[in-house]
Amino acid sequence: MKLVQEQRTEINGQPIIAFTLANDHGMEITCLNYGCIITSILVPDKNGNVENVVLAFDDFSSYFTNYPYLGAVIGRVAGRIKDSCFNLNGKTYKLHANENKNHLHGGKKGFHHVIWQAEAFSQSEEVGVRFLRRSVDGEEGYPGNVDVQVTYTLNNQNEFIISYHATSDQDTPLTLTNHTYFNLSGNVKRDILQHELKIKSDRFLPLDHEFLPTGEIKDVAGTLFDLRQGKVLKEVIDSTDPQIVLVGQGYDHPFVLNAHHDEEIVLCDRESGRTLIVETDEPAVVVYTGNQLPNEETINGVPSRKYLGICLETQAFPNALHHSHFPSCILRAGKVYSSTTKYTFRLAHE
Ligand code: FUC
Repeated sequence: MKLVQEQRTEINGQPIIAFTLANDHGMEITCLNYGCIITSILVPDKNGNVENVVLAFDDFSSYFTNYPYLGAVIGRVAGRIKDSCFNLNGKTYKLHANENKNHLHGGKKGFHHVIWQAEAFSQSEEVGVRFLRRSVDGEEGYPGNVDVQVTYTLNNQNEFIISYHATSDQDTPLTLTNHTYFNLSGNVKRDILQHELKIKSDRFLPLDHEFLPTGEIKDVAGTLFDLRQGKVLKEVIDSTDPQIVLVGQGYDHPFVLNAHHDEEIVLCDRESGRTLIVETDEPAVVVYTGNQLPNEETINGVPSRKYLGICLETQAFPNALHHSHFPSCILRAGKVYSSTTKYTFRLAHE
């Protein structure tokens, strides 16, 4: 196991550090103390070629705007909150509106746009970084001082584990995720259209024209949202299903997970042989096929475009604050928010 730290730049005198975690099987992960952003995950293909399987900007300064939220941790609340407001304990809270009237992915200066304190650790079978910060009372309009820890750990089983931990001194909504775009072809040789996605999910959340859940929790049977046997993404993206058309030809949808820590999300690229298994204790995964990736950036040496990567955002149901029949995303004062998502890389024949 190996751990390397290197300063990339600085903001107002504060260093932006890249941490590279490497295991004994050629797997390597690079992440920043800025937004806990993952800039690279190097994984061997079936021929032993070690290549990057996540999207990263070529121009480092693009991370300081980062419209697509590449690689970042999202908080306090992942996803959209209708009308940028919510009621809690008899009080109305107004949040920063950063997508028309709505609040998206934590607001203007969400967790993806701040420098985190970082502590690297290294043991015989695992290496990692623990990121810490206090999100102060009133940040982006949210109540309470929240102490957050996000820990990235790589081990010798080719498992990359993200564990989230938070406590607050007031009740506050909180659901954290990571917004990495995966592309298992390696160094973005192809887009994700031939990737196969399999999810243990019987129900999904249809969206309205603002990409907010309508409130319906719909059976996937007989729809393009039935991923229980797996589907090649091209089949979905080419379809005329109104939900697929609505979000710009693809998925941008929450799937309710039936299973936890049981190979519930599997993404596979047959040509490279790379398979990613995502396992979590979160109630849902938002699958986003990069339908709105901007054209003006350069990502891994190629001009950015639609379908270059897929996000698998494990989290609470989006807009849960406005749907009382969705599981609550409120962290109570003095209680602990704790959640783990594990990403395991395998080769298809294994
Ligand atoms: C995803 C989507 C959004 C958005 C963003 C960049 O999580 O839900 O629609 O475009 O990321």
